[in-house]
Amino acid sequence: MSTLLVNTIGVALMALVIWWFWLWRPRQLAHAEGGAIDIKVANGVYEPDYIEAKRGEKLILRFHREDPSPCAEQVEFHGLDINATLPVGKTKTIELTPRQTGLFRFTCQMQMYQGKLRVVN
Ligand SMILES: [Cu+2]
Repeated sequence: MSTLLVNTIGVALMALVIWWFWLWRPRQLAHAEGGAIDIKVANGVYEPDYIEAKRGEKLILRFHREDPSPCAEQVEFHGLDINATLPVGKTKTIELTPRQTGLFRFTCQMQMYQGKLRVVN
C-alpha cells in the first residue's frame, strides 16, 4: 500500500474517532438521577435514545413500545448481557446496575432501533 493511502485511511479513522467521541450529539439526552427513565419505542427510534447513568447506581428503564412491528420486539444492551422482549402497548421495566463505565449501545434485534447508554463515575 502506498504511504498516501495509509495516511488517508489514518486521517479518516481519526476523524471518525473525533466525531464519535466529541462531535456526536444525541437527539435527546436523559439523565438517570435516582428516578426511572421512560423510553418510548415508536417510528424506528427510542425516545430518548441517549441515557447517562452512574456506575454502581441502579438504573430503572421503562420501555413503552408503541411500534407493533416485529422489529421493535426485542431490546438488547450490547456489552451488558441484557435483553428483553417488549410487549406492545405495555410497559416493560428493565433494572440494571452498571458495574463498568463506558458507552453501551442498546438496539433491537436487527439493530434498526439504536440507543446509547453512557455510564460515568
Ligand atoms: Cu429491529
